[in-house]
Amino acid sequence: MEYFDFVDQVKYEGPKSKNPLAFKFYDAEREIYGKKMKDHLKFAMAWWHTLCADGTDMFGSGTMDKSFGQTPATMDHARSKVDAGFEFMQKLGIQYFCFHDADIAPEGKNLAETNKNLDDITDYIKEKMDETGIKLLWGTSNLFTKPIFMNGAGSSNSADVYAYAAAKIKKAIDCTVKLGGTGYVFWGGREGYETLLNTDMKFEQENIANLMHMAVDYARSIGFNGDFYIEPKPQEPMKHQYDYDAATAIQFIEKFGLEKDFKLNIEANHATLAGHTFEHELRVAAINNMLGSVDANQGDLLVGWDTDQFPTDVYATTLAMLEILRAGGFTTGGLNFDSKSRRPSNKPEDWFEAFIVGMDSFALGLIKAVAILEDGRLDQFIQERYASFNEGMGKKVRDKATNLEELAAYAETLEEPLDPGAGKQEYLEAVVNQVLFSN
Ligand code: XUL
Ligand code: CO
Repeated sequence: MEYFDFVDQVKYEGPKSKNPLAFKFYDAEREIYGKKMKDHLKFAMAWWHTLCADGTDMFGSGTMDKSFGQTPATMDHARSKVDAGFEFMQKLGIQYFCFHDADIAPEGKNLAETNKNLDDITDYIKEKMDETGIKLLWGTSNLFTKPIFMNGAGSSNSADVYAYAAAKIKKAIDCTVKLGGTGYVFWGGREGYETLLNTDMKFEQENIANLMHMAVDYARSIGFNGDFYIEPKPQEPMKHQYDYDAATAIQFIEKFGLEKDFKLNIEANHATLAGHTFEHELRVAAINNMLGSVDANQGDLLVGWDTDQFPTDVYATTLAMLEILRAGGFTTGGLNFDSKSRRPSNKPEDWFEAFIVGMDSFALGLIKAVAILEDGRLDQFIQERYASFNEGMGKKVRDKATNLEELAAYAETLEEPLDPGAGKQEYLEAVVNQVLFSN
């Protein structure tokens, strides 16, 4: 059965095309720096937003029909989602997907039954993967929807809930390995707290780290050689989440000795919720060798919540792709659209158009980031800005070959007032605009 019969294959038609169901900038096979665009960008479809989310929000019920002809929460529905999902990815030329356990199969009446559902559905997904060549980017376990996780999973006060979370993680790792995923994500949906009045923060964090160590040990024992990722987020659903931002998550990873196995999954909207730019979070991850994967979306800067909009801001995708290129590009990770069409964009055509603008925006971001690198003025400015560290006393600082006394004596020989040089932000912003809009 065909679910999206209004479109055959979404093709690249170039910047002048007015066809809403064509790419204007994403030209999958185009080579850039010796690598195809599709391999630079490694787009992934998020199972949850694309095949599950129906527009339900805090004020109203679903606006989108995601039943795909079946009764929701049945195995038949789960299978029709697989069919629809693979058709969707194939038509868009998306090569990867990501999932939570809860997205792909319904809950049974106990863990054993849920696990059986997961076995059956992953058999079916695997068949489709073999047929199409589409791959799994990463898997994860949903440890936030069920009421038992109201106080957290790894951070729960209840040892039984902790064990239940461990069981869910074990099974989600099994599914990820079975489907050949190159990543496993920990997004701490309920790993945080509402009030310190009832919380032992130190103990909760130690327990989370322990669970992660156990997950690594288990995954390695069954042959997983991909990366684990922590996905930072400052709040929502908890008032305060432990993986607040990239710097906080890196401190956690290093404090608990997880750095051999863990990197970060940076999400644009989570960055802005934390009061950072997307590129800031990418840079923090990159300079710590922890840029693993990206959840591509954008927030609305006028509202303080996680709107998970499809990325359309080319300025932001350009600066993001600049960070990703400078970090050497993706290895295990990719660009997962953790994005959903707006609630009134409720028809299947809208879902395609949402992906098309998201993919085109990142393709443009890639093209423009390369143009910025080739233009060279930004890199050159930064090099010159720190040039005083290339010779004399500056070089001694760079080489860690001096001390406070020597620096103080040197400073006394300088003619005052000193001039550190202008920052020239406006000039650099003009260069970016020129590269973005001159052709
Ligand atoms: C929630 C979020 C999650 C993770 C996976 O804000 O981003 O969907 O990406 O659990
Ligand atoms: Co995410």
